[in-house]
Amino acid sequence: MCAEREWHALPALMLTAHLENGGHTVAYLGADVSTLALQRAIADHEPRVVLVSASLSSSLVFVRRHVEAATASGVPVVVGGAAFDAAGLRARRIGATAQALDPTDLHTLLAALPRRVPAVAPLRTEAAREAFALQAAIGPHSDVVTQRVARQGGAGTTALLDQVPHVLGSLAAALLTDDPDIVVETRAWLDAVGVARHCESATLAEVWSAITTQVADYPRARHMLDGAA
Ligand code: B12
Repeated sequence: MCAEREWHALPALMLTAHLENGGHTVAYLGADVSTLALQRAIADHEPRVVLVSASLSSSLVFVRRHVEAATASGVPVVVGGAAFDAAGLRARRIGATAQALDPTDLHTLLAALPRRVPAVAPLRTEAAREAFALQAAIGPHSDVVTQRVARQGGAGTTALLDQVPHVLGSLAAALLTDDPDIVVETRAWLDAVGVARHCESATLAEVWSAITTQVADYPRARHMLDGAA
């Protein structure tokens, strides 16, 4: 299944087909799976393992919610997808039991997984608090950034503004995983979107400036943004 608000469903579908071909029974929950839906599925199916796919860096805070829900029931969680780094840092920081890079890795990995795991400890660092607060307020923050940039009216404004929630979600993920590379990657990604959509560089600079102003109350987020500039 996918993380909440994650629509990239193909990897999870491929994973399902691969495991079923290998003789496993899989309950495919689909895209955009809420924590409540996962809790119900765990109660219904009593799974050996929960597999979570995330393609977006902005999904990592939601993946953490799934890790909390599954491990609270003692079920191990294996994560994978483009949102994760190959070295497994992000997966470890959000408390996943294991990470797999490819469906073919899974058979060996599943055999070695513990049958039950303890509930993950709450993340209580200041950076994690900022991450959860920022994630909860992404809608209003995105609206303010959008209005501020739209007032300038530079070429390509509309093409960029629909990406702001993903940028803020990625910033929350960087805080939660203490991985500034996520901000660097997101910055490069948005700049590339701007170039591909023929936005003026002044408009791009205005988007980054509005985002930086908007996160003034999140000192660690601000620090990460400054570091990636
Ligand atoms: C198709 C696609 C979409 C489609 C998805 C349609 C659908 N129903 O699936 C649509 C148009 C909806 C979409 C939307 C968006 N997308 Co998109 N999308 C893609 C694209 C082109 C392909 C994704 C895909 O299917 N890949 C094929 C799969 C099979 O490969 P894979 O993900 O690498 O998975 C393999 C492994 O990673 C592994 N694996 C994956 N998960 C798991 C889990 C476990 C447990 C295990 C063991 C293994 C495993 O196994 C898979 C098979 O080998 C990618 C770019 C790309 N080329 O990958 C961007 C991409 C993922 N999207 C991106 C973005 C930013 C977005 C949007 C935010 C854009 C926007 N603002 O509108 C939205 C977000 C929507 C949302 N809330 O989810 C970025 C993500 C950047 C980032 N670092 O976060 C990407 C990388 C493109 C880019 N470079 O800009 N997208």
